[in-house]
Amino acid sequence: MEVKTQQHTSERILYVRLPCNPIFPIGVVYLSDHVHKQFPNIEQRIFDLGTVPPLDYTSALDRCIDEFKPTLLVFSWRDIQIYAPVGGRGGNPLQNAFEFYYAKNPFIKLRGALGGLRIFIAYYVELWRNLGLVKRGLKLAQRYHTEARAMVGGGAVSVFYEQLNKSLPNGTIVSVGEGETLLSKLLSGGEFRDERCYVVGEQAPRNRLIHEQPTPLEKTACNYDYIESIWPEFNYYLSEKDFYIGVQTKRGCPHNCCYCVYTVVEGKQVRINPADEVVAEMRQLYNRGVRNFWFTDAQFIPARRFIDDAIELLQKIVDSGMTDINWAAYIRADNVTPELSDLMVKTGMNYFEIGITSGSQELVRKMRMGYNLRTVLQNCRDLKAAGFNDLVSVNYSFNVIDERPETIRQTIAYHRELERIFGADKVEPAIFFIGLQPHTHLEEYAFKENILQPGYDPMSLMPWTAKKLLWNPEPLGSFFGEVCLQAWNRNPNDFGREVMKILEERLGCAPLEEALSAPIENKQKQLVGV
Ligand code: B12
Ligand code: SF4
Repeated sequence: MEVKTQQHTSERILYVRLPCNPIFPIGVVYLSDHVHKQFPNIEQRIFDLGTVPPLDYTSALDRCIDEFKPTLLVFSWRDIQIYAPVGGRGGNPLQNAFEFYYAKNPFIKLRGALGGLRIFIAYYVELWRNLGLVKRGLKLAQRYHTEARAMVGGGAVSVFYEQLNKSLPNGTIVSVGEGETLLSKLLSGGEFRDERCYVVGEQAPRNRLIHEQPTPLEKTACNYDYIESIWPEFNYYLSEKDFYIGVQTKRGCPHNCCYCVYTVVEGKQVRINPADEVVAEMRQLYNRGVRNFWFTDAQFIPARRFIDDAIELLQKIVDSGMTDINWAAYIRADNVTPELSDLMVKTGMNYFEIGITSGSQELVRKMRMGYNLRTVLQNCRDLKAAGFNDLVSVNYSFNVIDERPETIRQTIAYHRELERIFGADKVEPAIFFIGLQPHTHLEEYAFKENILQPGYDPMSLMPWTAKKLLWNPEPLGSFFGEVCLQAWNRNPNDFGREVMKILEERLGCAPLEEALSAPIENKQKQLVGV
């Protein structure tokens, strides 16, 4: 045991956040904080490629490894997916895909094809570049320490861990979901393979690995004095005042929404971080000038039984005297009470996202989302009455399951009601097309309906696969394709609102009551039955 302890306290851990838009790298911050609390003598360094210009990626990584000489490289890979409804890294991928798949005008189709090709190339270049950075970093580290190892984890790895098996160097530890206990076990020299991970070249990932429960962990406030000391570029995110700095208040989501993988990445069991610890963490950031926080929870109020926890946290923020902050989060608006509304406004919530996906109660039920749309409306009214006067983003994904003209009319009615509550300029309809993700009910449904075959590659961007993953099936697929193209054409800067307008022009608007009532029927097709 003694030998093992000695061996592992001599580890030098380099956390490399792989290239990514500059979103605060809260994942590696928490991992290094956790390791420091468990093994205070281990030397660590954070290196964030999100703050490095693309041409300098390799030279900056080389320099960092030459200087720090790590024995363990912890690569954190945040995102791979590109179907954003807004401008992505290589243009607007959704627009290009829709132009290519649905445009009738051959020139627009060609423009879509060329744009799509550019994104296709950028996507694979990015993928290979990140894999190349892992290989390069490991090789270089092994020049200084032959036994140096690499681990990869993070949001993108959690979703695509099975596919990455083929492309990473042998011996790489691939981690799914939170990595704290995996790192603890690895560093204490014990068996770590019972955590949600596998080792490339040793064994194939266990079947249903992602569905295993994460090991429970009591989270304490991150020690930012320490983080500052191991992360030379920490100030990058503090100097620009408009960054929303991530703070996690809980992990897990108990719901079952058909397209969502968060609930398996984080697990269904909700684990609340003690409110005092969350506030203590925010206070450290606050003292460094941070005023904008993003509560990075899968859902800030995952279910009614967590309302009291949210109240406790917000009340403690009020008591802390941090009165000039703003915060944002994903909020299940069906769990907002008048008391919570009041606290949300008091503590400076100035943006939130509601992922209802459809304004038709019937479809919301079929997608297994567990929302009562009537309750959501009532709670939004309470929030407005409490003085909320900022932006709400409402996520809609048309055509997920059983969409019909009447359900579209219901969604329009629902959205118009939200506009009446908050003001049309305050409600942003964010039109997403569901990117089908592995390990979701929607994937099961696609297998069952023969839309996809088991063994398909969810990371593929080949047009024939991408069209299926960019979930927009016929018979309504071409209709939505055309509506979206028209919206980009008419008002590219306000795409979501324009889509709603065109849909209303073409199909009309249902009475609100129709949207809110869902007749019970037992159709084979609905996901509730998968
Ligand atoms: C909050 C969130 C956001 C917020 C972030 C706000 C902020 N300021 O931080 C917002 C809304 C802005 C956002 C945006 C986007 N997001 Co987002 N987001 C999330 C969410 C819900 C939580 C991420 C988070 O911070 N968690 C808390 C921290 C502590 O966890 P973590 O970073 O994952 O790190 C932990 C583990 O991953 C692990 N770990 C991390 N690295 C490593 C490395 C090793 C070696 C090990 C062992 C472990 C490990 O340990 C860490 C500590 O426990 C995740 C889904 C989820 N539930 O995880 C999606 C997620 C990360 N987002 C995703 C995507 C795609 C995006 C967008 C690109 C969407 C889009 N198409 O527009 C945009 C990016 C926008 C941009 N500007 O580029 C994907 C990424 C995977 C993918 N599909 O490619 C995820 C996983 C959702 C999903 N299932 O698709 N997002
Ligand atoms: S969509 Fe939201 S509420 Fe539904 S399972 Fe995912 S995180 Fe939970």
